[in-house]
Amino acid sequence: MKKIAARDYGYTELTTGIVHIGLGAFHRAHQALYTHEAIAATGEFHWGICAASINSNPPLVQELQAQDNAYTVTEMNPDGSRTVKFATALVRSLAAKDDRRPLLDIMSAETTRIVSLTITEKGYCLNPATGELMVDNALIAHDLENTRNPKTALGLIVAALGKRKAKGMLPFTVLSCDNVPDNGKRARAAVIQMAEAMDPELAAWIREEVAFPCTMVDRIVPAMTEESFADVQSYLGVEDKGAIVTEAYRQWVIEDHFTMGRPEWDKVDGAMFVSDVQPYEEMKLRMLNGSHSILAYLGYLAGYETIDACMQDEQFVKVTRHYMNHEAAVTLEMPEPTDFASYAEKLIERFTNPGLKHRTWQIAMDGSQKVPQRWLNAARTLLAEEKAFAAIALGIGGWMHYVSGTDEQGNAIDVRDPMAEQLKAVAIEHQGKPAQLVRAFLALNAVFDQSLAANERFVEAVTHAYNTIREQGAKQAVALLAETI
Ligand code: CS2
Repeated sequence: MKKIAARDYGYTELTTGIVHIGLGAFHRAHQALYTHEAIAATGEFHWGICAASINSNPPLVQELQAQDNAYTVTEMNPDGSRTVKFATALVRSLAAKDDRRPLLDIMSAETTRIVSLTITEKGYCLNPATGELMVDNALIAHDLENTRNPKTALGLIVAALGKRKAKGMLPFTVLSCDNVPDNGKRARAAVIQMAEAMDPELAAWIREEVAFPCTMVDRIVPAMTEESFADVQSYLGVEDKGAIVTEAYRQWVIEDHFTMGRPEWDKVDGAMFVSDVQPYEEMKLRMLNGSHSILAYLGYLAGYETIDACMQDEQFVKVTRHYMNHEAAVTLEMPEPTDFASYAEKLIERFTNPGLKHRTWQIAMDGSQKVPQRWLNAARTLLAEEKAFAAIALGIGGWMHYVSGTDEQGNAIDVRDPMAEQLKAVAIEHQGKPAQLVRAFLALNAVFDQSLAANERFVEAVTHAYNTIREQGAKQAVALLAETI
């Protein structure tokens, strides 16, 4: 079988202008493809990407290297047709888990103008409820001791900026591309807090000189499976170990604040530069990601393996639509008139895409980091306005069942979450006592703040939702809610 290779089709003169941390499928399907197309539109060959994996040394890195870091992106249209794109913006891929030096070197190089991040919510090492840097986090503690050999993305950024400052170079721009509200501001806060603990002068320089634009990123990119690799291979007739299957839809809203320039990403469909990303980010987080999390926990418990399978259940669709229109959209403030109802319908269409096998288990991961920003701000607003929030409550009840670690058939759930052990311990301690269990979960400060935990209406709604799932099962709990809305 022929292997895919960039030298056959790709750019030959590309140099690295962007260093990316977090070489996952999302980066390759989103920013790297945007960059590839922006280079094609402008001929600016200095915007190639060096992408690194820092937490593991996945076989993917070697596999990508073996195919000149080129890969295909298969975009599945809702009507079942597909478009295949060839992406060659990656100049280099790095497995940097055990040796940070090559990564630090390239981050400190004169030619590097942007360091972008997809390190997931937990990569910012911030307390999800308060936004404070978790200094007691083992990785952060390590980095504060080992400033030249940091483990976290934050430590790497501080170290590379320190080198640049020492050499009198301009700082790169730090571009967060994670699903975190105010992602640029949070990245900034985390980096500055780290730097302050190491070198206050450097912290002051970062505060003055470094740009941390916020972004809203959107594209549904399911993790690849054996089936999806096999499907791509039979369609293309070429082996591609870096292949991605995603939806056709994509969006990227970026604050236009860069110290050393940036590619003209807005030459490509779906990308735009704005002065304030925050409202777009909130809309996407609450409407899309909030729905995703409801579907993930309730869908998983109901036995639905993927999001499109959930969407075959009319009651799930009804509750999702209700959540978007009556519990998420009503809490949003947009700078311009926004048609939330059509945005919601578009999301239902995207979730229904049969070409995307997006596992509920994948989205259920890291719930302790996702729940606060996806549901709780909306819940606070709805509580203050004395409005109902039954879908959010059902989502939280579903999350509590899910992280307890046993499904409705009594099988163990593989819960992936930085707080997994703590969550399981809560469940075991209060097993068989639902009211106490719900209160114990709500007392977890890193997820729910004190005012929510002390709000009796909130406690009552979540307890009711938890008990309905316990007594009737998740599928029926969704159906019962669908009857009332
Ligand atoms: C998902 C997101 O895994 C998850 O938590 O909700 O990855 C989602 O698919 C993207 O944000 C879509 O843009």
